[in-house]
Amino acid sequence: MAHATGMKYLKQDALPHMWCAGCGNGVVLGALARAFEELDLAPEDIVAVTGIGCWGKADDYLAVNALHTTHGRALAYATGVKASNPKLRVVALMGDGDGATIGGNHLIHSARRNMPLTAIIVNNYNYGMTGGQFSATTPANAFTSTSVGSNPERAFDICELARAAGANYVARETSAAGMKLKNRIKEALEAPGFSLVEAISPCTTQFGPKNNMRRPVDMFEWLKAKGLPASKYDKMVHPEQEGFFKTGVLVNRDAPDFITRYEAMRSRMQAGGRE
Ligand SMILES: Cc1ncc(C[n+]2csc(CCOP(=O)(O)OP(=O)(O)O)c2C)c(N)n1
Repeated sequence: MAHATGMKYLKQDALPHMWCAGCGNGVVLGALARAFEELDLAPEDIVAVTGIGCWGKADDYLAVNALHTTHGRALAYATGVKASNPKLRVVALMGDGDGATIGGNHLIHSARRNMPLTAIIVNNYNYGMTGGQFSATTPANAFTSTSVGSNPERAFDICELARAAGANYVARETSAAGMKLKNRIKEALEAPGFSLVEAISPCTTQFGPKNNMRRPVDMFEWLKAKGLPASKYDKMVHPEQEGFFKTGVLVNRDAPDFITRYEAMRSRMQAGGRE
């Protein structure tokens, strides 16, 4: 099979994109478009729901149905779309500020509900678009425009959060590994129930330069060094794990999703009641 380019799913006339040189968003967008192509999805059956932010602009470039919503609320809109037409393939594209900070509550409940959606969170460790403020995933002690003396808060682990809340499929890769990212996104799109792919990605304008990674390549090297396959990471003992993060498929289960449970409940009601 020829290599997928994903071109069919991209708006050629909107490219090149507006993201900064060295930003990983283009890699994630390419991985998403290739995943669509390899799964042979019809563009008209896909809905990309975005929040606000740099990654939230991804729908500008996708030649699929799109809903550009408000910061932190993409999953609420995505839930509505999926509930009203379960045949649609719904992907929610969010930054870490969007998906795990202002939108953290929606993330928890989408996972708890096991809503059959795919969330793709690009975690660049800060609020990229608005000036590099810290988010809930900014590492402790990191420097941002709102933690100039270093971040006194601890970071959320988005994948652990999704696992604990009940997501069926959870994976993490970096935008320094585009092929793996494409494979994870494909798996997520095929998984029943709520699926989440976290793409750790460089913010080469805000986060990198404030944290001793002045050149885009510095952040890519850092991602490559710090992201470890689960098999390697799990062999390390705390505090050796400090500063590293686990990549690969982290959760893969097939608990019944919300739509299946809802339809079963409805059939029981139609058949005459609770029993
Ligand atoms: C309700 C609301 N609060 C705040 C904002 C301002 N705002 C726009 S983008 C953004 C940060 C985006 O950060 P993130 O979601 O991490 O995405 P990134 O830009 O890093 O890709 C903020 C705070 C907004 N648009 N709406």
